[in-house]
Amino acid sequence: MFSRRSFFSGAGAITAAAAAASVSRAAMAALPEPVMQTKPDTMPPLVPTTGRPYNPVVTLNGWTLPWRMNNGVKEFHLVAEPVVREMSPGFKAHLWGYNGQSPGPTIEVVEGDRVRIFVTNKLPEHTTVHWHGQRLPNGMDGVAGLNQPAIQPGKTFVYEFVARRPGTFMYHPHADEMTQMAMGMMGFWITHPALAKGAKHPLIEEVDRDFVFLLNAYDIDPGAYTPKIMTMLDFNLWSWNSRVFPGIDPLVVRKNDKVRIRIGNLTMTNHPIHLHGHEFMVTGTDGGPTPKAARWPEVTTDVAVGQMRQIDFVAEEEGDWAFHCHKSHHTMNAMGHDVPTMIGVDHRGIAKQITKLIPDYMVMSERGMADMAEMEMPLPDNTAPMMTGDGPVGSVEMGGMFSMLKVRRDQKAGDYKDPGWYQHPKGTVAYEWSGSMPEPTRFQSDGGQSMPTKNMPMKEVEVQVRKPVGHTGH
Ligand SMILES: [Cu+2]
Repeated sequence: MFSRRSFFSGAGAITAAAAAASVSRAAMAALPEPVMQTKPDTMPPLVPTTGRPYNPVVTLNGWTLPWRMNNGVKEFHLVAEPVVREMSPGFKAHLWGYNGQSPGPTIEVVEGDRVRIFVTNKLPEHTTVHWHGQRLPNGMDGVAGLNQPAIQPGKTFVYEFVARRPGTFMYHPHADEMTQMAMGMMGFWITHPALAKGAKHPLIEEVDRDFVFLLNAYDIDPGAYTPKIMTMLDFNLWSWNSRVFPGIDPLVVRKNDKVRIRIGNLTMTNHPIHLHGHEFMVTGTDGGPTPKAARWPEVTTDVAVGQMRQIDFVAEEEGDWAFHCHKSHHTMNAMGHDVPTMIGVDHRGIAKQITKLIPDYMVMSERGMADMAEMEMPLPDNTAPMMTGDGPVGSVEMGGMFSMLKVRRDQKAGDYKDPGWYQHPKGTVAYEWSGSMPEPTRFQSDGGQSMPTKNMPMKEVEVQVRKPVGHTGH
């Protein structure tokens, strides 16, 4: 499938320059075996056994791509191909990705590493890879037609450059981009700082746990398997690493761990990412580490389209803390659309009439949408429930971009196993009031700021709040 001839014509002078006496031409010509991974589990960090040492990251519901050292060059092999991704238990999507998964595996290197990436195209159409955020030779930037010819189906191209600055990066196609990103083609890239033994980076603190995930979005009709690629804004599945809650693994840490979370956004809208129970600092952006004087504590950080954010905090508070996008329609799965607001509308009479015609007819959201979470509703096959997730004391009523930070005193260093639900110390959980209810005292004054209404006959006006049903422009 792959000849030495095509390898040399693809890599050109770069390969010749890297060829050294100790490496035979045959060894240089051999393509590194691609490593595949199809399970959606969060894989343990890949501790480097070759190359310079670093503290590896943990990819949420993902993995890091192994490499081989070839005469001092780190060689990776990415295979662009159709994949089946389990987005949550019982719900599979037919996507495009790399090496068996969407998103593709995380690539981890060290500042100053010379990196060679072989990209084989097994898609039915041409592709390229753009190394989002990197400093590199212009011809390695991966924009089809501008920097290189597109990689045709069945062909392999070679990218080679030095990872010049430490930070958080992404990779994705820059050929038929709308289709290929809507189909799930993307991945993470971490360049760890190069440090002399025992030295500390002035702006990149060492952490105990370093999590990474991409924000991505899909438009898959309930019951269908393949995303609609023409969708511009009206996506119905808001995912982290192509997983939706309850399919997203919790971020498990030990109490007082220094924790870093890196988030990249390859959706078509912004996501205010919110952590409960802790304040964090944005310690890095697309451009690298944030200067110390420019950091301030926050509990929510907005990750705009195409951006990366790195947040750091100390996990001081034990518990199961919600961690999610703060756009409430992004913590729901498909079917969130085109459901009219029915709160306060008593339509029992109508329902009875309709049930005569359509026996399965269901009245939705008369008291709010929470019923949707508990309802054992007949869903089409291969559909994630709209809001679900059983917590220890009821339904969490969430979907989409939602997970938990689980902080435990007795979690072992380097152990990422889910410890189960938090056992609250006695007297620290909100509880039902069982005493009497006094009549509320109403405030009688006209108020210092309002206009006097004394001799003005006022008509009482009640305002009905109506949520827009369309989803254009979020
Ligand atoms: Cu969001």
